[in-house]
Amino acid sequence: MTDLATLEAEIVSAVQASADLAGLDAVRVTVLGKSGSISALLKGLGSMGPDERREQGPLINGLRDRVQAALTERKTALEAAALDAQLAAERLDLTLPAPPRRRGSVHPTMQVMDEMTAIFAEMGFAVADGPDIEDDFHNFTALNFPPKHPARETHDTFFFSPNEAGERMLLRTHTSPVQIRTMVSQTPPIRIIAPGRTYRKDSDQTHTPMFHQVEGLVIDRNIHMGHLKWTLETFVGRFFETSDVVTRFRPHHFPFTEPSAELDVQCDRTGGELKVGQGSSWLEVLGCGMVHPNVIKNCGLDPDEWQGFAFGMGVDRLAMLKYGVPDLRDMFASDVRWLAHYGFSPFAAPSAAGGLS
Ligand code: 2U9
Repeated sequence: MTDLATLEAEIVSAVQASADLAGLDAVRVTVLGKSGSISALLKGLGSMGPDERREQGPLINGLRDRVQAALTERKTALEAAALDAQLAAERLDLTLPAPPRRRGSVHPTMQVMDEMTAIFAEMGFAVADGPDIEDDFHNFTALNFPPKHPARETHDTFFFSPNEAGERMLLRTHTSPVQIRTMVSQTPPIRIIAPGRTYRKDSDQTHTPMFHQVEGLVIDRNIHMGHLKWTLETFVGRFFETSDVVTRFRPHHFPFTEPSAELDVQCDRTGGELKVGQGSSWLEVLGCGMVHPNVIKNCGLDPDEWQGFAFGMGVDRLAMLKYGVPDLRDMFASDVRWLAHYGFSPFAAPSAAGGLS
């Protein structure tokens, strides 16, 4: 009896002294495990006579129940303490201000590309795209470039090594192959713009080997210069966000359009700032023209039935002019301080309804 009381006191103090769940389990095994002290007492009941068992049985079972209860109570307390410790370690003070972080911004080229897309989308143009790596047919031949045209020279175009058949793939020098692919695969009427990267072997103060273009194409019946003029004048007015833009169409030459022109807008450049819609200077904005009948034929269409107009503009240059970026090299330097200054909020994407810049 006295032994059982002593044993219980020892076990309960070991239980209460257990500092963690592993220690408590070790105590449980020494007491209630297969060869535990209480398990041994319980086993001993089998070899007792009936009178002794009747007396010892309730005492030993009572001891086991109280020890079990002490183990459960301690386990609950240790688990609660462990959870409290974990929660304390993982505590976040949500009232603290967020650490300062550099925010991403939209590059002026991409901003202007989105602005152009929003304006033409509102006029009913769809966006088309195509591969950066092109073949000779889509980049030159279909566009009515004569076999000896200087643009086909290796000092103007990035060519890949020839394949087994002797054909050289190239990096597209304009996005015009996208329009060729659209004319070949779709039935007119066609009204698309093709924004994207283009490549030319040009590298100086005003040229980079990779630059961005937005080109456009309309093919339908009875299309004439009047459609071209209205579309492009409407575009420049919206792009420069002024209702009184004055334009001038200067005759030009491109192999793929006839007649061809360059479109200038009147501007004021005094004080180093560009103001469109006033002044005595002219700013070249884009090239354009009526699609050459040969190009229409090369795409499998009858030029007596289908006519169209096309245009093309350099996005990087227009972004610099519109947003006052002084140096072309900075446009491609990936300097985060420059981007923080000249970049645009990604949450203010240009749209016809929401405004451009
Ligand atoms: C097809 C038919 C005609 C696209 C055109 C221009 C005029 C043009 C330049 C502007 C500045 C390129 O980035 S730049 O150097 N582009 O002046 N582009 S018409 O004419 C096409 C295209 C596709 C089937």
